[in-house]
Amino acid sequence: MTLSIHGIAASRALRPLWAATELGLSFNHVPTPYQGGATRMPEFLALNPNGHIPVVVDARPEGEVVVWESMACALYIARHHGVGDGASITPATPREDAEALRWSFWAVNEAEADALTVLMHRMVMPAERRKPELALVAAKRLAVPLRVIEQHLQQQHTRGERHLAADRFTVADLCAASVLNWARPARELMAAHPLTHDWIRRCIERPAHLAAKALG
Ligand SMILES: N[C@@H](CCC(=O)N[C@@H](CS)C(=O)NCC(=O)O)C(=O)O
Repeated sequence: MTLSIHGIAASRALRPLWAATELGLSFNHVPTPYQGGATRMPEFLALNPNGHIPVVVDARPEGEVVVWESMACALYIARHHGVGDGASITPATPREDAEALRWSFWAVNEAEADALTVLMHRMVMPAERRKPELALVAAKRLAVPLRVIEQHLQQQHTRGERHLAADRFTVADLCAASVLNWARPARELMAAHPLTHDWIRRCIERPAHLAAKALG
């Protein structure tokens, strides 16, 4: 098996796990947790000196390729382990590739921090440790990028395409939805952006997403 994915599914490692599962790849899952010090061990730091999951290790005939940064991991898997045949998650045209790149970078830079704040302070943290005011401010800030993706989805619908890059689910959707899904507890935000809400729901209900989440 050439491909190993390090990181538990309940983390950003879900992104490469989801991509590999969408493509039906066989891969070795090393469910390294981020709690408990495993990512600070010398052998893990040799893979990713940042001490974060995920890491993808691809044992190729020409030598081992190591990828870290979750979006890079998902994009790498789609590009180098998928076929751009217009049916899979792999971009099939330069336009689709551009959409995958721009929505992945956009999600990390414009939405991820605030989406994580919403998730933590509206859902994940124990109620007594939540700070509702932080979630409120983050949700307000998220209205700006959500307006951008809502408009894009509107344009896509006009073209007869129901996803970010094409009329099929691609790695562009996977990367962006993996971030925006964290903002779903901000119900007011979702209600104000119905195309985005519906698109997130369609992405996360995919069997490959559910299967990747269940990997543990
Ligand atoms: N920008 C990085 C962030 C990676 C990251 O922060 N991963 C978390 C888990 S979701 C982690 O490993 N945290 C443990 C730590 O930083 O010690 C990426 O997208 O891969």
